[in-house]
Amino acid sequence: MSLEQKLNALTKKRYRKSIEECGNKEIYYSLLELTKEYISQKKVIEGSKKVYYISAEFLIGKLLSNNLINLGLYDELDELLAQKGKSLAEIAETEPEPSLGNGGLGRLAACFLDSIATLGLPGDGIGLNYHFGLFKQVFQNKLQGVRKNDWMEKQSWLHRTDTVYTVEFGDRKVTSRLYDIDIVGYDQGVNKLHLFDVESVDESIVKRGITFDKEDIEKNLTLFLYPDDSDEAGNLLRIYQQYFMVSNAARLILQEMKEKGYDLRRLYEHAVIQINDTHPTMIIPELIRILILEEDFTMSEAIDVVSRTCAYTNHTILAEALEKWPARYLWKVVPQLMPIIKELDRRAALRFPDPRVRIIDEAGRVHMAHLDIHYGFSVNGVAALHTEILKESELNHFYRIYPEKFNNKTNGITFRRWLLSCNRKLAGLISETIGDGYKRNADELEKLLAWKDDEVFLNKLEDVKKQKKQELIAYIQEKEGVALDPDSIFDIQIKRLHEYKRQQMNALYIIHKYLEIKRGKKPVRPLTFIFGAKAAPAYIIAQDIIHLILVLQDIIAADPEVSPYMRVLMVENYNVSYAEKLIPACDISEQISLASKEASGTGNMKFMLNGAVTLGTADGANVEIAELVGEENIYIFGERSEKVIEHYAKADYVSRDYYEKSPVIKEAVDFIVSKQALKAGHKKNLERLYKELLNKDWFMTLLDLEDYIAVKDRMFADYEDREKWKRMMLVNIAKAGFFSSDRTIAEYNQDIWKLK
Ligand code: 26Q
Repeated sequence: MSLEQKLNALTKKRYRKSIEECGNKEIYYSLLELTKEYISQKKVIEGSKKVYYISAEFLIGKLLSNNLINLGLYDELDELLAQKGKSLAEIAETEPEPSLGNGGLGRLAACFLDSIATLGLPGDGIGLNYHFGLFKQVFQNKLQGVRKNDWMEKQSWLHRTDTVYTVEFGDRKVTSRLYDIDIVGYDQGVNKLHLFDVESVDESIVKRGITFDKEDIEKNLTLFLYPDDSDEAGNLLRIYQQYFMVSNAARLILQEMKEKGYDLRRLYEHAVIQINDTHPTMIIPELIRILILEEDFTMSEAIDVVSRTCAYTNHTILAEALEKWPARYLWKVVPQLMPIIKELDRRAALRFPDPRVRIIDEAGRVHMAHLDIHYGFSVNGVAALHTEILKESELNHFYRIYPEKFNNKTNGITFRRWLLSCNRKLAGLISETIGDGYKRNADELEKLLAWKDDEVFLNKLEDVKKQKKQELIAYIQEKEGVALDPDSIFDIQIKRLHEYKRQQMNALYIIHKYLEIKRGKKPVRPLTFIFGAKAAPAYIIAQDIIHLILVLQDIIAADPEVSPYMRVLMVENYNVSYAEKLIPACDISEQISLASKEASGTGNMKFMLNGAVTLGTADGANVEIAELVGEENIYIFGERSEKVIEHYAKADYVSRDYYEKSPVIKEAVDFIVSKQALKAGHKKNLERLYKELLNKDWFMTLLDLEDYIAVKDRMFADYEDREKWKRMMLVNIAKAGFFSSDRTIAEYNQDIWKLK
């Protein structure tokens, strides 16, 4: 049967309608069934050693388009549906986006699963099936409001399996069930994403917004991703979730090993467990516990085998993001692990008396990262600079003990989603220019450099950008009710809201520009500033920054003197699907974190791949982007990381000094509490943010503000040199190959996993 006949048969069976008569959602469900059938015919990727990527987050995005691309069915279906007056893109749009991650770390895990399968490596993800996932963001009254994100549908990519385990906590027992999602590689076989759920989950306990009884663990365990951790009950729930995840993971891994007939005493020859940040750390004591209790291992034998199986990835150097649990919490939730953790601490302390490397500190807090480093065989950072900082400062005491464990794996992104799927126009142009080879081997993008001075090609590149801007404008008009100018420069900052990422610095630039225009200094070309960001519900200053941006959005839109020259838009509920629309339309990629604070960033890579030029600090993977494209194809500004680290060490940064010394800074900061701003916004939020910037500014916004303004203005001026700009676009695309997650995964495999 042809693809068309199959699809027709499906719509007939399901809806008694032909394809033409079906609505988009009906076609979506039919395609879901059809795609699952094709996937079921693919071989399962096998081998004598397998990686288990354990992560509290998998931000997988919508799956239909990507699965069709990886199965090689997209183009045929696209054409077939077009002939029937349907649009595959519009059909794919009706799929709800799984809400299983916060941001970078979760999206990285999803890119990795795609690349593991694409490289034909045996490797499964293991995580949790959060029913409402990360909250849905709404704006009310220029403030962030939160709603539950009800993303699950009856018919979906999830397969309910018969795998059921009992998970025991200190004070209760629950039953888990495994749900699987197939991960199909690009022209390759299939791996799995295993998501565990609790059988007794009860969605009806969620009241207004995202409030629910935090103590009703049986019912709430898999409802939300990282529920509020500002109080004890929230933190305990997080520990219940983490143990639930790793207890199930340990059962599943050991069961698979036994089914394949492997000797658990050689577990490390057949399995490698990659621990994604510290969230799954309890897998280490849990495996040790099971091997001792159920498999007759001695403590030393169990420690040895588990340590040779587990590897840890660090994603942050922010001290406040490193998990340290009061031992009291662990005694309550997982008392069975505490004797093991204490013994692991005792043994480590015996070998290394330095109190700074203790797992359990004098205050009785359990340092999860320390457990991973002592009892895992590999510790990796996620960009060159990040790994250097880990080695030289944050984890230096550990690096001195275990230099051989430390290694760098610069992050990457899957080009299937971030080019082939989200920017088919650009992918098409690249294919007709250098062939299809880059789809398998991303380094081939460098061939584009031969077209560096080719006017015809550069104009085509510009046309693609224009078209993607038009598509975004249409979407934003419908979704946000805002009209954007297609001839303006699109300057975009999309990422979680955090002070270290410095959305507030971007906002201060916008204030500066607004005041300049009011004084009659108009930009040559209109400017469009787009933001997308969710703030953790308990992170007050982050909410205030969102408020400021929404206030600016309104003030500028309502000002007829300024609005023809600049617009600000913060899109609501920024997520993976929104990113797929924003990134291809971007001219300027904002990557402006305080140097040393952004471990890597991965949005920066997605933007460059789509022909945006980076405006960034020398932080995370920006440093590697700059090395690849050369300083003439990127705009780097701000204090370097060594200086920033020095400021922290000496505690000599005083934001008020910068404010008082610079009239430009003073004017921009003062605007936050000006009559005009207070009229458009809320006094409480704006004053709090103003005071924070003046009295604390922990992430040194004012340190880099003047340089930021100067470099950003130079960038806008350079945009008018169209030849130069188009060449920069081309160089950025051509040099993006290094950031394919296929390269990252090949390195993980070569240096850490060593799968055959
Ligand atoms: C920890 C304790 C208690 C509650 C929550 C957490 C928590 C939750 C999520 C800590 C960290 C995260 C997520 C971190 C994250 O997304 N990090 C990003 O990882 C990306 C992939 O490596 C990098 O590119 C980014 O630079 C990094 O910020």
